[in-house]
Amino acid sequence: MLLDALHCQNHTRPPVWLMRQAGRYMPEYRQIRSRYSFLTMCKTPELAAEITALPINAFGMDAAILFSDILVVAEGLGFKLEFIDAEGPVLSPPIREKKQITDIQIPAAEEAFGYVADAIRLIKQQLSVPLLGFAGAPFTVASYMIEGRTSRDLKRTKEWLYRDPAGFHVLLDKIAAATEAYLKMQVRAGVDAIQIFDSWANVLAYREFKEFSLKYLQRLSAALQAENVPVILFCKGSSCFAKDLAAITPNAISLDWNCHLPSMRAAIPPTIAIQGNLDPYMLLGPAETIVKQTQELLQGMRGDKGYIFNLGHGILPETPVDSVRTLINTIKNLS
Ligand code: 1CP
Repeated sequence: MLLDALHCQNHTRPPVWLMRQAGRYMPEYRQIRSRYSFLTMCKTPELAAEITALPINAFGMDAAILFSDILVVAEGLGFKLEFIDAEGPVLSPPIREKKQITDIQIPAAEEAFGYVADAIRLIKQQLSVPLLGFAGAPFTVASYMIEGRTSRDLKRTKEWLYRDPAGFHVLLDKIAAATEAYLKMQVRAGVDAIQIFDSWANVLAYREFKEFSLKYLQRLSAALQAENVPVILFCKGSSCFAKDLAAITPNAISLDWNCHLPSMRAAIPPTIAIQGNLDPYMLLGPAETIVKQTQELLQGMRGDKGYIFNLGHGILPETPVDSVRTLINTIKNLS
């Protein structure tokens, strides 16, 4: 179903999966997390495989997403990566001088990320739905390397790209090269499709989005399509940048929750699938609202052969599991 929709040839109800579906909102996840560090979970194929399958077993989504993180690529490029409770990811040392960019070495994918390939092979033996691989967009990964941790406005990152655009491109180019090799390794290991997350694209002005993000999304998308694997592009801000994303012809564009999806569909060629876009915060609200707004979204996209149901961004850790059950059942009960 998901793969048909990615080729705009789905004749049944829309497939559904949720960004960040294997995570902290699930009690089963929290239970495993109480025993292991996040990175141990990513680097132990048996644990990664078990966590990838948790939401499929609990709610019956139509696709699984590999349990990992976009920042493992930064670790492969030589940064120390930690996940600190109540703060989130921390990369050190953050980039403060140009020499740190020059010194970055691109690793052989199998050496740096072999544990991800092992996890994918194991997941594929156990799973009955398609498996999505993923990576962060070069711009988003670069922003964590420069900020060192989560930042809302990416002030240092933007200051760098305006002050030293050439140096910033060197960084993006290195991340893109490592990411391309990493994603091709995921494809060889068996993923069925790839999603690229540009979670911080929304901080960029239009001109800078085209120069510092879109160009690299195009490179990754083309490299993967050459391997015959479908590519989904997600940007926070995709509803602003949708026409430009469509121009680089990914298989699908995942839209944030700000846009009216049926209108957006009319602006995107029918050969490109679209994914989205329920507000993840809505899952904190009452069941009646979830059912009503999900049905409304499904109604607006009815008959669309290239529609994939998802949220407009990742599911929040505070989300009640009953809300997720209500959402998935509403979609699966569509007649
Ligand atoms: O379903 C899944 O959860 C699959 C695995 C997955 C994915 C696809 C994780 C696990 N992370 C990601 C992608 C990811 N990681 C993105 C892109 C998606 C998005 O925009 O939501 C980003 C920006 C990150 C960086 C990251 N890692 C954050 C966000 C922090 C911030 O700056 O806003 C966080 C909280 C992490 C840690 C993390 N990654 C994944 C989990 C389950 C966790 C929580 C770790 C824990 O248990 O402490």
